Parts: sequence; structure tokens; C-alpha cells
Amino acid sequence: MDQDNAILAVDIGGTKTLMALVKASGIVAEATVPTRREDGPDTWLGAVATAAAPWRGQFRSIGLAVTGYVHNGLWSAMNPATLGIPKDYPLVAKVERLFGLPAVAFNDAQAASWGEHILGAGLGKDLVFITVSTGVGGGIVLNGRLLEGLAGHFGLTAEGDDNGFLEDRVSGRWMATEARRLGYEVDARQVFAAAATGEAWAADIVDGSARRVARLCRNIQLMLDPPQIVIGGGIGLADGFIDRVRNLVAPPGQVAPVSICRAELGVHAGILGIADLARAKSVQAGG
Ligand code: BMX
Repeated sequence: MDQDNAILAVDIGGTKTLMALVKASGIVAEATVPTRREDGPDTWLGAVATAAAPWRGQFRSIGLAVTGYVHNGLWSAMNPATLGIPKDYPLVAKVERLFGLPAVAFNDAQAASWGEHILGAGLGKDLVFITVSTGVGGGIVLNGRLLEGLAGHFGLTAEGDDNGFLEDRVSGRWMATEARRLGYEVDARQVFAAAATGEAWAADIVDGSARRVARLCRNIQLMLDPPQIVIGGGIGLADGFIDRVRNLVAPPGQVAPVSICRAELGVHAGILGIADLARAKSVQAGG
């Protein structure tokens, strides 16, 4: 495939959809459209096609990084609270018909893991990626390969005696809910700001989230022993959060805690990751 041909990379998250034309040299154009939860996948994809119309003819394949479970080109919600997707929505077939071009699809956090592996904090080494934002997503690059399917869905692991979702006790949504329970009508950003000024109620909320993420990191270390854990997302990168997590990861015995570092690609991690995955698929197919 002509390496100068761009990929249309699309990252559909729980609140917004980021799109970009990505060449081997990097992002050459980008646009954002809202993901209106009440609309549904056909409308979300229609909005992508409309926004991408000016770029028609400049890309020969499409990469989709989407919140939710992707398997054999079908898309489903794991936690409808993050985004309500009908079970087994035929995502790849719909996009290929909409654009008349080949498409590949991965979970958003898996795509971001690949982005951090090839271009970000991963420096080409194996890693486990955790993104703490609206939900908690993740991805695993092991022996140079990205694990697909359910791999990395850390936000859906069981937390608490009622076997609730970990992300429902860690994410920004949880912080705001916890603050409201204590009588403070604030969002996660304001919780961090209050914690930074020494407000004990706010520091307790941030510590509660960091403690659960630290426990996740310890469990990942004992299960996969990765060279590093890369943490991203609006909450993951908030002031002091990673330091709190580092101080709380306590593996058993004389084992040194796993290296924990900050993601580097921000909102572009998924876009850059899925573009590389789509390019590799296209080259493989002789595109
Ligand atoms: C949820 C799940 C994951 C996703 C993660 C982060 C859904 C719709 N999403 O655990 O697939 O990676 O949230 O989602 O079940 P984000 O939109 O916050 O990136």
C-alpha cells in the first residue's frame, strides 16, 4: 500500500467521537463530533461520514477504536452506563458499506495501548495500559502483540462484596457521586482541586480511587509481570493521582513494585494506535 495514503482513524468514546486523517508521518487533519448517547450507532456513524466528507479520496481504509467489546467485527456494550450499544452491532460491515472501503475495529483502550506501545510511553516495549476516565479501560501488549477481544477490560472486574464493576468505584463518575453523597455538588476536577487545598473529604475520595487502581496494578503485576504499567485518562493523569497509586502498590514478599508511568499521547493515543493497526491489516491484505 502507498505509505503516503492516509487512514481514516475514528475513536468513538462515551461522550465524543474524535476523527483524524493519519499518514505514516502522523496526524494531518482532525475533527471532533459529539456522541449523543440517545442516538445509537447508525447515527454516530452517519455523523462520522458527514464530518469525513471533505477528506474523501485521501484515505483507502478505516480504523475504528470504540468503547465496548469488539469481536469478529461485531460491537457490544460491556457497561451500558458508559455507552448503550445494541448487542452484536455489525460495526465493520456497516462502515465498509458506508464508505466502500476496508475497515478494522478494536476496543478504544486496546487501540490506545498500541499507540502508547509504538509511539508513546511504551518505547516499543511490552506494557499494560490503564485509562481512568468516564470508565476504566485497558489493553495488554505482550511479546510485541496486542491482546484482543475482552483482554484489558479492567473496568468490568469485580469490586466490593456486591461484585460491582471496578470502574463504578474508581472513575470520574464515581468521584462526583461520592462527593454528592457527602453533600458536595462538584465534578471530579473539583474534587481534585479540593484535595489539593487539603480538604480531607476530597483527599479521601481521591485516595479511595487510587487505592483500587493500586490494587489492580498489584494484581496485574502478579498475573502478567509486565515491564511497565502505563496510566492515562483524565483521572489517571490528574495531579498527584499516579504518585498516590505508586505509593499504594504493595506486591507481596521482597518483590519490587511494577514500574508505573504516565501515558504520553493523551487523546491521540487511540487514533494513532488504530491507524497503525489498520495500516498493518491493509499491508497484510496487499492494499
Ligand atoms: C467500559 C467499556 C470498555 C471501555 C471503557 C473505557 C463499554 C461501552 N465500555 O469499561 O469497553 O474501554 O469503559 O471507555 O462497555 P471510555 O469511553 O471511557 O474510553
